[in-house]
Amino acid sequence: MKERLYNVKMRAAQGGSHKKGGKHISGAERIIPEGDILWSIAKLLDRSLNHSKGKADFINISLEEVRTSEVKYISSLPITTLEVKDYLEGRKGVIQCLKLIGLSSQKAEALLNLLMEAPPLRGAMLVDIHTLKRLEPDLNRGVRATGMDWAYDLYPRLNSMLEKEGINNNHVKEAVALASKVARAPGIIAEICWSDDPDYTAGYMASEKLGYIRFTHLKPFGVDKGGRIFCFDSTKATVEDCLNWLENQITIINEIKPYQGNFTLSDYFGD
Ligand code: WAQ
Ligand code: MG
Repeated sequence: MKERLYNVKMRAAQGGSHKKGGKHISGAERIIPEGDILWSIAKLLDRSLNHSKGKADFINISLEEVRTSEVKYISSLPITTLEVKDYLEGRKGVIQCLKLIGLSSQKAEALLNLLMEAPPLRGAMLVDIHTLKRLEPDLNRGVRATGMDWAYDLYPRLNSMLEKEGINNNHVKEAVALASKVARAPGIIAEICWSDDPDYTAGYMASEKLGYIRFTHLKPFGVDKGGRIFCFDSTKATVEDCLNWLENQITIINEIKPYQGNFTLSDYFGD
């Protein structure tokens, strides 16, 4: 019999809980077999207590059994790295990617501006590409994609693939798991993200069409405001179906797509 799977979630804040206005320090989740629960909780706890955003004084860890019959298995988005000299060049690259998937320059710039100007959120903005209106039910929180991970037996291969590229870190593994889920959500055409960790400047633009495009810089060093925007095409799906996929559907990556290489913007876009 297959081992039972559990969704383990951690969120940590400083200055009291998130609800009481504490500052968000760290959040992460895993989907793991029963035998790895203790080890996995220890790792998550260690992260919340030793984080570059500060030391957490509120830590919540929860555990829920996953009904394996309800899991959707997906492939990872293929990873490409675009090497840029600074975040300004990175953001230009994001605009070019959005244009490649069919958005006008004006729309692409407007979406990126929304992300740059957003307040700090625990979740992502969900924005209709036609009206540029935000669609999340809770605008102070944003929408959180949950219930995703790599299949636990894929980790050795994933680690060695990322190790070869010098990018075997939690940021990349968790972001690709999230982006691979989000890109398959009803109506989502693209996602843009950079970290809230002050010392992590890389970010990405992801879409079903282009895959997971990393930019070596997408925000200035030292900034602790991160951002995420899910670009939604309201002619393709309802907001309810999209939110349901993001928040309730468990997705596990059971197929790793090969790494696509490192390029400069002009190599990649051919200009
Ligand atoms: N669902 C929706 N939005 C989220 C979630 C989630 N589960 N988790 C975080 N966010 C939002 C929130 O606004 C954060 O401030 C922002 O995203 C950034 O979150 O090298 O580490 O977890 O390939 O800090 C990109 C990796 C790392 C680039 C991104 O994001 C690479 C990262 P963080
Ligand atoms: Mg972070």
